[in-house]
Amino acid sequence: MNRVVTLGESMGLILGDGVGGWEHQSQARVATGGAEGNTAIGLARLGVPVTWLGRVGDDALGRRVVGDLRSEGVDVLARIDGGAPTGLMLKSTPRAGATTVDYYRRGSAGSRLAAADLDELPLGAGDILHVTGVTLALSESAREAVIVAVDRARSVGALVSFAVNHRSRLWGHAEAVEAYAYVVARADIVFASDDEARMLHPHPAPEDLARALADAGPAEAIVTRGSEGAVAFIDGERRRVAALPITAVDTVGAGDAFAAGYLSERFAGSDATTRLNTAARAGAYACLHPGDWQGGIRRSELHGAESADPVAR
Ligand code: KDG
Repeated sequence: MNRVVTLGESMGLILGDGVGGWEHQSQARVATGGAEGNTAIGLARLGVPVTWLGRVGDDALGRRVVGDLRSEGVDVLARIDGGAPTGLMLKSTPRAGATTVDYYRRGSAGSRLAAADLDELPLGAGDILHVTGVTLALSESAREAVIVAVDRARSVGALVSFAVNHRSRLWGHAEAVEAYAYVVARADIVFASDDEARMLHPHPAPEDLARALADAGPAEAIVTRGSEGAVAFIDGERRRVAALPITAVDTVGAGDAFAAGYLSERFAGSDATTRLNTAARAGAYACLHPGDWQGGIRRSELHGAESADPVAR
């Protein structure tokens, strides 16, 4: 059976309760996050067989990461690295409406991902490999793992999906742009925010950004624009999708959910309009929960089978 395969770092995630910096917080919740794991959960909720591969420490947070992914239906290939801890991310709301993220992940188990970890990566013709710029940024060995996975996907006839997911706190601009350009040129599907697309192509008008990305190779380029929806250039045609009208609680993880929505329909062989509509809906749902993936839409909600739909159609 075909599947989506992804690799990267999933971490412990501490969510501050209430408004205020950590110096003023007395309550917090424990959860997990990480871009590729978030997308894997989004895909599993939408009924797509999906495998996540990554390293975690031999510790409680590592067990929590693996447990969360598995309980959401993701097939997990976890490499247990006894030499480093599972990474951690703190998410707080220092002022109403502003989310701040702090990382404690340098030297983490997840960042020690290496090409040798990919030996059992299940990847065959018709599968989709999904990778992101976060993993490219983690370490040289993680970057090499992404590049080896992309090469392997191309050689076996799997599609390559790449979400730029730039994290300016993890690496420098010039180094990032070089790596993104390398992967974009080898990808079939690319997701970038407006700002990320401009890192690669500084000049185009917003509606030409997706086309500029597609000119570098991918047949499907999608540029997300927050509350303005997304523009895309898919198989030589310009497309656009509006954002759904919501009151966002937290937008972290929305891009991962958007990619999951798009890839779920790509996997199912749906047309470009359906891919973009499901992506927009999945992205909107993710913003309705403070966790990175917990708000993710399920297939039953997508088709309106559940009555308590929080998003206007
Ligand atoms: O996309 C959401 C991610 O930002 C979050 O879950 C953690 O992967 C992460 C990162 O590096 O920011």
